Amino acid sequence: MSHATQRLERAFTLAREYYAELGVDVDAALQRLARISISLHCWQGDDVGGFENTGQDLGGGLAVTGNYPGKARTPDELRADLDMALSLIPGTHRLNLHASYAECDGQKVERNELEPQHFQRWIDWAKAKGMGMDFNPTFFAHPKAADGFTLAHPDRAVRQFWIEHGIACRRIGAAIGAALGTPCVTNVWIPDGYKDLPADRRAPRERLAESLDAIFAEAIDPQFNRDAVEGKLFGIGSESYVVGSHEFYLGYAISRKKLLCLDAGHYHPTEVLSDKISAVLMWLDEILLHVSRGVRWDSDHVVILSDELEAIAQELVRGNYLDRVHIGLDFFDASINRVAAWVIGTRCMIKALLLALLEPTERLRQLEAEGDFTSRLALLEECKTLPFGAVWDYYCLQADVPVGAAWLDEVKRYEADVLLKRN
Ligand code: RNT
Ligand code: ZN
Repeated sequence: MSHATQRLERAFTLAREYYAELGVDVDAALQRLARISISLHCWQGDDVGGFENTGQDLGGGLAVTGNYPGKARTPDELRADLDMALSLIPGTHRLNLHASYAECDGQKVERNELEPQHFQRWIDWAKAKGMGMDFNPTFFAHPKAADGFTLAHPDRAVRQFWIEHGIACRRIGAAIGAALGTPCVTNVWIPDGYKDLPADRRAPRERLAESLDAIFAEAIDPQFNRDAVEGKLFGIGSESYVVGSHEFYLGYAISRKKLLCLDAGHYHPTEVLSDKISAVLMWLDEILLHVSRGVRWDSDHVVILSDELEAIAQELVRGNYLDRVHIGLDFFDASINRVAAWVIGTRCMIKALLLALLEPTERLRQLEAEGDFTSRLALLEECKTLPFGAVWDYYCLQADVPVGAAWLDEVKRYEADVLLKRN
């Protein structure tokens, strides 16, 4: 055993004693953590580009900024980048794929004609790694989305095209779930909305509900595919009105028994996702999270170990919701190394979960029940300086991934050897 490893184990042993004194079972926390999968979003690897080459802007209010070199240009490059990222992240995770990442072997396949075979290489890749997958219809970056409306479009033919895309994607989701032996969560997000004041807020919402009902009409076994719907406050170009708002989808998900997707960047800046989890799970069986980080707006910055990320993880653990919440990531930063972005964001999500699992929740609850809010606050603050780092390092060591900042050396080497040669 190397000197560094010995030091790490000593630090861990000591840390475990500190936590035990507070009644926290560190080994149980690590075992629980190892069973949590995070769904890594494919779109961080190529700035939400996809492989269709429609020549169309992203549109849909999605904005990726930055021109860091080395972005993946092909599915094989994207998979290689994901392989690199996954080798630096402890645990077994999932891939969250958008329909625009289909592989059609040079043939033009319209989005309403996509089939499971167009995702076979992704499925094989995931299967070989023992990973599950999640899926998303792509309702943007397409000529038929160019006027900012899709499922709520006033033109029936345009709506029909997108309904068919949604239907095709649920079938693809089911095929993915069946192939991988774990349900695929297929998430619907559409950009529909108006830049300026609408004269009619009602009709587009009625059209959206009708389109969604048409997409979900076919019964699919939840063992294979589960449907989620994602609302939003505003987008660039839809500042005044978004058809699929939070209230719209909350009601839709409850009435239709769908999963609700909560994206951390999709609310007013002082509103937090962490507070919504226990509220919506009163009425819904399961939800999907898009863990993101808005800076002043829905900017999709790389997730860091922020107070809000910690709060989200605390809610999942304290509320015993881990089995009812699918954790996905949603950010895209093109101004830094894209592989590093995945690694930073995912490792932070896992760190936040570990912190939450190491919390002396029982003791905190007891203090709260006794009305001793002074001690509750004091203990919460003292927890912040417990030797968490030693436990996290040990978890990485055990999972055979780099400890501390050592992962960065590997990303830098990959950048020099692979990414910079792409230009
Ligand atoms: C957009 C939504 C949506 C997208 C992805 C690419 O505001 O957050 O989830 O980010 O589908
Ligand atoms: Zn999202």
